[in-house]
Amino acid sequence: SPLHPFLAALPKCEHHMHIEGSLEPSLLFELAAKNGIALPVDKDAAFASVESLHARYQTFQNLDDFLGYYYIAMSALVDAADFEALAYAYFAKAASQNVRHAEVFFDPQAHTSRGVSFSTMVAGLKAAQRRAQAEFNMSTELIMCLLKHLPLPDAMKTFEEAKGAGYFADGTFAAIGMDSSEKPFPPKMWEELFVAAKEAGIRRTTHAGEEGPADYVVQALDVLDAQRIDHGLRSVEDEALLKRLVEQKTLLTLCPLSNVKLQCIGSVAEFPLRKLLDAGVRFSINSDDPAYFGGYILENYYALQDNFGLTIREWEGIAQGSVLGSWCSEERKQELL
Ligand code: ES4
Ligand code: ZN
Repeated sequence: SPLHPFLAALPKCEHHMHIEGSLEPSLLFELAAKNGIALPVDKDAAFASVESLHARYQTFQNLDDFLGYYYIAMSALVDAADFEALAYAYFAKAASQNVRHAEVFFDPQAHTSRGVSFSTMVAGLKAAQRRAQAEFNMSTELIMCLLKHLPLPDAMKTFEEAKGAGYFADGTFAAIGMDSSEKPFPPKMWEELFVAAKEAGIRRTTHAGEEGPADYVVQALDVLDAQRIDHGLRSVEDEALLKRLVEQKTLLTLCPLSNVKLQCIGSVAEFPLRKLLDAGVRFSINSDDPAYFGGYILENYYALQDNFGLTIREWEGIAQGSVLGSWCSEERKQELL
């Protein structure tokens, strides 16, 4: 498309990127060797080499098929320098694609359960954030995600630990989110966590409507009072919900290449972009797990452009909505607009 150079140069915000999902096979093998972590090549021959793992990542059956690889790969992250290397590699790549503001998810329970402390993760991620600000003039935020496949008390304990350490009060974490396996774990299960976060004045988002139905998005709004919805793809199945998202200006953080790779949709052409645009829903376009899904943010923008041929005016509207939906200071918003 003749708009590719325009899209590459367009200042972008990214709101839906799991930092552990930016662990490329090459860095995974490097960190596993450094840390003496054995990958389970006896159980899955895909772990034999960078090439075979990369080949395995070409298609996934569904969300859980992907998550199996995601949780094994991140076990190579051990010390603060590992988290710094991971996050810095992502920030550098995002800066090269003109991302000016990035809000990054991370999954502390997937690390504390292996004996990696909060302070180790935070030290490494913060070091990378300082470098992104200094070297790329990129603003960044961290969103602490809790895992849906673990019990509520586990999420509560992790939330209380982060809150007790002052990570929300001091701005280390901008918000909470929820991710991992979706269908067996409807949003209403997490009411206690979201009530506690709201009472503490903490921003809230959750994955919903990726594999799960539109009703999970409704639950996220009704029961959790989520201020954003990550994916929310299946919201298009509920006209009343679409109207509500428009009225409330709720940001959907969409990830088209992810949806294709996890077989939520058959191809990018099936992505309901026109429906969301025409309804006037506020959304951003994001990479989700770029090391696994075949592209960073710009490849997601290109895929939509190649399938839907948006106008420059439409892209400028998307870019503006993604600034307005960002969790940065009002001052930073003005700079980004
Ligand atoms: C995820 Cl694509 C996706 N969905 C839900 N949870 C996740 N964690 C990392 N990537
Ligand atoms: Zn995600």
